[in-house]
Order: sequence, then structure tokens, then C-alpha cells
Amino acid sequence: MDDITRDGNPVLRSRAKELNFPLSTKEIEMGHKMMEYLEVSQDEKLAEKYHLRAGVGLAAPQVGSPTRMAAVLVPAENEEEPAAFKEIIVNPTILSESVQGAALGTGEGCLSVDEDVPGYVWRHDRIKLRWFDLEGNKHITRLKDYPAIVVQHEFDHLNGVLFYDHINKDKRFEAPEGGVLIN
Ligand code: SB7
Ligand code: NI
Repeated sequence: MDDITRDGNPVLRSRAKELNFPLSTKEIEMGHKMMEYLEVSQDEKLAEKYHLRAGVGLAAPQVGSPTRMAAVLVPAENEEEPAAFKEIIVNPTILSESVQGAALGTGEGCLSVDEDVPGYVWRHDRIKLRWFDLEGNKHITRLKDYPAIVVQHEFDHLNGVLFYDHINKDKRFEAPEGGVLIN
């Protein structure tokens, strides 16, 4: 799990395949390992020990698998609270999205992109997401702000899209009308 595919690897630029249920033991293991990676990467001491960059999401193509699965671990703002969104999502579909746009004030980064690419990445502030868990149960979840942005970043990975594709290279820090900046 500690070798993340890097920009330039074709798996990051192709459309990942839907998974069929029931998932194989290997596919289920991959999901759990992806979540474990995020947990370890967010523990300061363990991240240092294993030389990991902290991540709030990880998509299967980033671990070399061209399949529609991602792990998302967005911590709560208050450490004592449960995570804002913590799920291994399979075959996700964005059912609807707000007209309202949102971007992180700090821009985005990606474990598969070693360089910093400055600029706002405009996304939808709110999404309604359908996804399946590892057992094949269907879920519908409404997300907003940071968790919604992270899920859209992971969803893009399943379609061969990287965050910097969305940056306006002439006006990197321009806000569209009505767009809100997060944190
Ligand atoms: C900033 C960072 C991420 C998502 C949205 C905004 C995730 C970074 C880790 N990943 O590369 C996951 O694909
Ligand atoms: Ni990424």
C-alpha cells in the first residue's frame, strides 16, 4: 500500500471499471487496506515512521487497480468526535449536485501528484451520492463542503481526471460567481 501510482501512469488517466457483487476476497481486502492507509497516514507518528503523506481519500487507481472503489476518511473538526465521513465506497454515482460551487481556499493536492499545483479547484458545494459498501449494500448520502469536495476528487480518479485539470491556468485564483471558499 505504500507505493502509490504517480502521475504519468496510464491507470490514473483511464476510466475505472465497475465492480461486481459479491466482491472477491481480494477486492474486499484492497478496500480495507486503502482505509488502513488513510488511518496510518493521519497518525503523525506512524506517518513519519512509514514516510507517508497524510491523505483524506484514496482511490483504487492510485494503488494500481482500475476499479471503481475509493476510501474516504475526513476527520471531524473536533478530534473527540467521529469522522465527518469515513467509508469505503464502491461504484459511486453522483445523483445530483448543487449549482453552488465551492473550492478549498488552499487549493488541492493529490498523493499521485508530487508537485504542488496552485489554484482553486471549483467543485459542487453539495452532492447527493449513491454508493455501495463492500457487502453490496446500497447507500444514499448527502454531503456538503469539505467531505463533498473530497468525494468529488476521488470520483474524478475513477474517471481518469486529476485535480489540476480543473484549475484555470490563466487565472488560478479566480472565483466564479456565487462560488464559496472553504476553510
Ligand atoms: C484535497 C485533497 C484531497 C481531496 C480533496 C482536496 C485528497 C488527497 C489525497 N488523494 O490524492 C486522494 O485521491
Ligand atoms: Ni488524489
